[in-house]
Amino acid sequence: MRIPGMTAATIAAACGLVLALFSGAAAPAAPAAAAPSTLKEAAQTTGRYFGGIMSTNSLANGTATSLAAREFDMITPENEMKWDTTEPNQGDFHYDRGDAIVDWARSQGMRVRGHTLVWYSPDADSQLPAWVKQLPLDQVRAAMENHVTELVSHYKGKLYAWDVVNEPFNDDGTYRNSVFHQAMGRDYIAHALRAARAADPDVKLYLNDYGIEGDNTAKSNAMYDLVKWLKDEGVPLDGVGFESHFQVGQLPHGIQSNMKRFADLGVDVAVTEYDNRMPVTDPQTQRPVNPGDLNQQATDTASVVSACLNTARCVGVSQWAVGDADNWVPHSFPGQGSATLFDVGYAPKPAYHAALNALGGGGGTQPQPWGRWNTADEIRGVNSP
Ligand code: 9MR
Repeated sequence: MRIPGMTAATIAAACGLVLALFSGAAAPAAPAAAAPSTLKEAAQTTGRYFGGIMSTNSLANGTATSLAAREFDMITPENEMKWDTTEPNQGDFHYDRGDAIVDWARSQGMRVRGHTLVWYSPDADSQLPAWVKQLPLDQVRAAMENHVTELVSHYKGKLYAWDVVNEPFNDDGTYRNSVFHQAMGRDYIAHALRAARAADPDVKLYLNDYGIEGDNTAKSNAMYDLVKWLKDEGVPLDGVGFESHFQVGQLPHGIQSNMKRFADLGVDVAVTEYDNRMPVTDPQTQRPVNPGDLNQQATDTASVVSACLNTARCVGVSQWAVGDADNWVPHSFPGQGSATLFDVGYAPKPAYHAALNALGGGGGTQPQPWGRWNTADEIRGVNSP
C-alpha cells in the first residue's frame, strides 16, 4: 500500500524508528533513582538551590549546623556582614565573624549569599552605624563606595551573590529617606552596584527587599521601575531578592507573575528570606499553634516553592533561619512564631515536607505527631540529625 507523501526511504526510516523504540522498550529497565530526600538535593535536580541562614550563635550549635549542612546548599550570614559588624568605625574593618560563616559553609560545599552592603532602615536596629548617619552629606558617597569596595574585595571569589542594596523603599514605594538617598538621590544605588562590580567581576549583584513579592503593588512597582531604570542605564545588576516574610494564609497576590515580570527585565530572581509566621502562645516553645495553621503554612510553602520552580530565572529559595529556634519573628512580633520549616527542636514540620515534595523530593524525616505538643527535648531525642 502506498502512503501519500511517503517515499520508500522515509518508510524504512520510520520502520527503523519503530524497531528502535521496540528494542528500547524490551531492554531491561534502569533502576528508578530514589527521589531526593533533602531540600538541597531536590532543589539541585531542578537546577536551583535551597538555602538558609547562619549566625555566630548557630555556628556553635551542632544540631543547627548539621541540619543546615544536610538540608541547605546556600547560606546567608544573618548579621555578620552588616555594616555595624564589618565597619563599626570609619576605616576599621572586621571580618572574623563573616569569615567564620563563609569558611564553614564552603567547607560543607555550600555557596554563600553576602548580606548586605548598603542598608538603612528607620528601625533603631537597622545596623547602620551612627558615624555613617552623621557624615556630612558630601562625604557619604566616598564612605559608601569605600565600604562596598572593601567588603566585596575581601570576599572576592568566595561568594555566589551580594545583596548590594537592601530595602531601599518605604511601603508606599517612595525611597527611604536614608543618608545615602539624601546625599545622592536614587543614584546611590547605581554607584553602589558599580563599586561592587569593580571589586568582583563575577559575584552576582542583587537588590533585596520585602513587600515586593506581590504583583502590581506600590512597592513592587517601585522596585520594578528601579530595576528597569538601572538596566536601561547599563548599571550592573544580576538579580532581585524577594525576602518573603509572610503570615500564614496571607500570601501576596501574584507571586509567580511578579517574579516573571522582573525576570523579563533581564535579572535573576530569588526568594531570599522566606518565613511564614502564625500566632503562638509561648515564645520559647513557639507553641501551642493551631494545627490548621501548620497545614496552611505547608500549603503556602508549596506555593512559594512552586512559583520559583515555574519561573526559569528563579535561582533558589532561602528561608530566614535554620529553624524556629533561631528565627527573628518571636523577637520582633510578640505572639507570633513557628515561622520556619523546622520547629524549636529542629524537627521538620509539615511545611518542610511540602517544600520537599514541591521540589520533586520525597521521604525525609517524617512529620511529628502534631496532635500533641512535644517538648523541645522530646523532639531533639527523636530527630537529632
Ligand atoms: O534576623 C536579623 C535580626 O537578627 C537583626 O536584629 C535584624 C536587624 O535589623 O535583621 C534581621 O534580618 C533582616 C535582614 O537582614 C533583612 N531583611 C529583614 C530581616 C528580618 O528583620
